[in-house]
Amino acid sequence: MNPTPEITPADECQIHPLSGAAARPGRLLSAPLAAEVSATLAAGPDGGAAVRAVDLRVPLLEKNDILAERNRGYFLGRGLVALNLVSSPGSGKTTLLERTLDEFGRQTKCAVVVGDLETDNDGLRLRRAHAPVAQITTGGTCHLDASMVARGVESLDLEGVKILFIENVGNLVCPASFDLGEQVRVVLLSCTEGEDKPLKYPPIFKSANLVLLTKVDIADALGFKRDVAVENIRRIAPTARLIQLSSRSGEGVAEWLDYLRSLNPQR
Ligand SMILES: Nc1nc2c(ncn2[C@@H]2O[C@H](COP(=O)(O)OP(=O)(O)OP(=O)(O)O)[C@@H](O)[C@H]2O)c(=O)[nH]1
Ligand SMILES: [Mg+2]
Repeated sequence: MNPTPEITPADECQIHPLSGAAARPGRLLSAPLAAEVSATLAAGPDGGAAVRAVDLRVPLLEKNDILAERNRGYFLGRGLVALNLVSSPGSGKTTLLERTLDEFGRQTKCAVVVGDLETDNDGLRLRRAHAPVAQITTGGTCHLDASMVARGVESLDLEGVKILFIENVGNLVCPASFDLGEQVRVVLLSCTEGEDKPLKYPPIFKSANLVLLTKVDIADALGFKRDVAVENIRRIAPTARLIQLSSRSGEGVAEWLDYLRSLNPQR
């Protein structure tokens, strides 16, 4: 059996009282995180270590926010409007985009960046001669981030493109925290998910500019109460625009396309 290694002062590292994360001497931390860590490790009034939570997401989100601003400037500079579509898996994002590219996309040039954990199924479904598509497979990451979008966009020929659709990874939690540089965040809630999802997952709905209540063609068959869902969406996202639609029956699709036209992309 190996003897217990002796810890010398040079090896010593301080352990965060809550997370157990070690702040090793000489390790470089970003300024906000360094301040958090110093405050946490400072002796409390009784001489013991002060117990405070360090939010390790800060540097990650800071970096993402900087890249998102860069994306936003790039999109604005090209005169295109970027929409970030987020929802649970299977809410109908790709189906709506297929229909949108076939109808609206023939008059107004569109491009798509689509993210999934695995497979290029959605990229293949969205492939059209008149609309460039980039598929990003995140390999396990539950959301797109600004750097992934930048890489996806770099691979596209954006000549003449006025609308960029970003179909996020199907997930109602993680994408809420990651700004991609979009001008419009579109959150989809489908009738198959239940009326209460806005109440259970408020951050993503709070961040929406537009909420789409999808698959309304099957609402009655499911016993889904549209008025209750609308009330819940209104409670969490009172200022967001709301459109009820079905990519299958076509109900509400004209209103969605009018919304896209109202974004008035410049070129
Ligand atoms: N009844 C009905 N089914 C729909 C509608 N839109 C999509 N679907 C069906 O819902 C299923 C999922 O649709 P997708 O468009 O792949 O959903 P998604 O949000 O892109 O899914 P992920 O990318 O996996 O998150 C498919 O079987 C679609 O045919 C709709 O308006 N009505
Ligand atoms: Mg999809």
